Amino acid sequence: MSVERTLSIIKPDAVAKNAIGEIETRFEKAGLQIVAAKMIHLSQEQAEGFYAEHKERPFFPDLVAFMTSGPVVVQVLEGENAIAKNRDLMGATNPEEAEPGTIRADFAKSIDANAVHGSDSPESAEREIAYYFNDNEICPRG
Ligand code: RTP
Ligand code: MG
Repeated sequence: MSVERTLSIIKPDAVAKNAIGEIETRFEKAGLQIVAAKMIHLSQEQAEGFYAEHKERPFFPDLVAFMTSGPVVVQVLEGENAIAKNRDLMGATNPEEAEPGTIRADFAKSIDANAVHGSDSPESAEREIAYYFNDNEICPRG
């Protein structure tokens, strides 16, 4: 195991539900530190660029429409095994398949409005963190 960073997004549905604090608490209780964070309302271009890997998928237009429907919190989580740990805390993409006690089981309504995003590999994490943050906006606490 090693200390990793991962890109997390609290999606528009969870922000609209006023669940930012409860979700952050889950990350902190699991030993992940929030080392960068900001709230933004993504533009069409920002959302399309972020999800470019899904450009050819049938759900892409709905995904971009949803991600631009309201503000999101984008953040960097740091800790041991942060990428897999965050994915475990999030639960399955489809909340109907998410394990009880996961963020998506508890806060998500549908596969589109599924509360959170998390990087799925070290390569994605590096690209996704750089997509939203400059190096001087990341503040490890050591
Ligand atoms: P995320 O990227 O948001 O953390 O979610 P994920 O890895 O679990 O899922 P991914 O395959 O990367 O898909 C990105 C987002 O697209 C929506 N999606 N819809 N209708 C569908 O079949 C479908 N598949 C994916 C989800 O909102 C998913 O989070
Ligand atoms: Mg993904």
